[in-house]
Amino acid sequence: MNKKKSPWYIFFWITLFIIIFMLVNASMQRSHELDLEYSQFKQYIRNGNVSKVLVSSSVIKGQFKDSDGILKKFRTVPMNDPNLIKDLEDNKVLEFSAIDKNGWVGPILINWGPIILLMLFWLWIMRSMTSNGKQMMSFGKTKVKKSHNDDLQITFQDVAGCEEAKEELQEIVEFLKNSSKFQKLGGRIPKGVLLFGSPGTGKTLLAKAVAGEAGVPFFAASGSEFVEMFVGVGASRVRDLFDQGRKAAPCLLFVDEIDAVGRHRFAGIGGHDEREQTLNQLLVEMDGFDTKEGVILLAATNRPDVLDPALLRPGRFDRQIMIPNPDLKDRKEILEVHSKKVKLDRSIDLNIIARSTPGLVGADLANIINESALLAARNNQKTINMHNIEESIERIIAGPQRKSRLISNKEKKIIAYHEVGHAIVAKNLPTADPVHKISIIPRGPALGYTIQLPEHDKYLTSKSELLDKLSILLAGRIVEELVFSEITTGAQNDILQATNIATKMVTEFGMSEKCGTITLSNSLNNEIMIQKDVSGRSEFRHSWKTYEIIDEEIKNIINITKEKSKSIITTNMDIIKRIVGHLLEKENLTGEELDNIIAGNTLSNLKISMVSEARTKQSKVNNKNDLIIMNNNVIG
Ligand code: NHX
Ligand code: ZN
Repeated sequence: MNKKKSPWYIFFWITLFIIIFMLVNASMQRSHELDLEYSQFKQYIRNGNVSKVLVSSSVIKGQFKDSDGILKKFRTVPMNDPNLIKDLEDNKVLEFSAIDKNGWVGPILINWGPIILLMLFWLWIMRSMTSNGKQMMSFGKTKVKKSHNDDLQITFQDVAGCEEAKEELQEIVEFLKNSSKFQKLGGRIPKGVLLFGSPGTGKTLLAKAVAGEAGVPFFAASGSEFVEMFVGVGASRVRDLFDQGRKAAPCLLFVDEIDAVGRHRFAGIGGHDEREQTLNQLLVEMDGFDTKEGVILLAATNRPDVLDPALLRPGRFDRQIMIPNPDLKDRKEILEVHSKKVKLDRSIDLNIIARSTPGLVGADLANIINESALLAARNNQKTINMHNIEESIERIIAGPQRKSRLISNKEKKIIAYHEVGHAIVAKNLPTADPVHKISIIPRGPALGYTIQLPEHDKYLTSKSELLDKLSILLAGRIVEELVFSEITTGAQNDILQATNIATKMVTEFGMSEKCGTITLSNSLNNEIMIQKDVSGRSEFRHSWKTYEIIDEEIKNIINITKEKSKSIITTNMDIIKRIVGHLLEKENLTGEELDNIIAGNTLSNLKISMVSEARTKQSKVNNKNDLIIMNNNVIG
């Protein structure tokens, strides 16, 4: 709404200004004028004090000399006085006139001004309301963006990774390309396809590519645009989207972030009238249109679990395609696509970058390449080198570096010991991912951090891997305790992560013998499509006894892993001190540098390998079946 540009707005203010000016002017004048009785006025005339008179129908104004001889202005109310003119002439008032200088505008303005002003104001409000209304309506039309030609040129070849999703979508492409072939056979093409996956995995790009492959128009809207206005506007926008789709058939409609509209209707108290209306309109439209028309609705969300079940029923979004996070191969392909736009140094191996970025999605990788280019430009480099890439990766996974933070030597020492604790325990546990880097330069929320990188993509995590991870997480706190005989608040994030893992092991992974192979809570509910009961609840209810056992088991797991961590740390205290010395000096240590420092001490080196071997044997015996999904490489 650009109120400022509306001519009515300007007109209103100008009118108001003029009227105020006139009122002020009039009252100012009035205050200079002396109000005289008519008889007084006549008296002054007879005395020859009046020098100037102006007669109008409503007022007589003029100038007179008062008893002190000072010239003053006066005003008085005219009377029906036939002698006035004669008196004026007789007493030699040289300047007098009877012209009505006030004219007709003055009185009209004074009498009718407020009413006119009110009407203008009212008109203005009406005008602005209706013009907003019009804009709102036209928003509904303009917000649905028809694709540019550039977008239409996007094909599946521009989308790296997610091969399975592409395969599934190929069918939709075929249908859009020649719908008659499918109609002859009588097969039912899905009306709606729901793409779901983490943010940044490329759902929108994939949707564009479907349209591009099929060579049909592409209409995109975002779910959040449907709920931002007054009641009814969202619904009308939905109608508009489908109308446009029908006119342009065959075509592809795309609704991004559909969870904004399609949230479970019973979730929350009181509900949300507008959203519900919009959702109902969406359902009505989906039921109403026939795939024979050649219109297919694609929607994307990263929260499929919150969607209203009505949306997922047959005949609506009856096909759901998961867009997974990219694996190693996908990541390399994605990096290849993005690095075409920039100048990479020859030394750069995209495989290494792909391996250093587990768990990151396409948008993150694009971001890494872009940030690297910016860093390289800032250093006046001609090409992007591996250094730039490393820094960008760390920035994405751990946050920006905070070199300006001043930290006392005492605290630096604590930080260094804490991080080396994580690293040394990781080095001594067989299932741990290799340590990639230790740093005591603050980054993001952390004062120091240890990065471990997996060698391969992993989809399952074993129980021993989890236990080892717990030992590594708890190591920072333990070293603080052993070296300084004092603990700090710094380990809060480590403890939180450890508690989360241990809790899941007991309540979700069935890894506690006392609790048994039983699901006691289900945080996975939030990630996959499971419909909730009417109240939106999917909670487990336990007896107090069960809660007690759960807590006991969580604590038990923590204590066991803590003890293991402690024993590794005490046996390696000499090495730890040596590494801390190097770390305090260099502030960063790579995995390689760490290995060299450790290898320098042959005695402890032997100790390490012995511990590792023992652990390997043990883990082979113990845990083969306890496999679960986990991925987290930065210990902040
Ligand atoms: C504070 N920060 O808030 C200070 C400024 C123990 C040497 N009082 O465990 O930096 O104490 O191994 C994600 C990641 C809070 C979220 C890390 C939220 C850290 C990090 C607290 C190192 N490295 N702790 C660590 C640390 C701190 C914190 C986080 C987070 C320290 C420790 C933060
Ligand atoms: Zn830590």
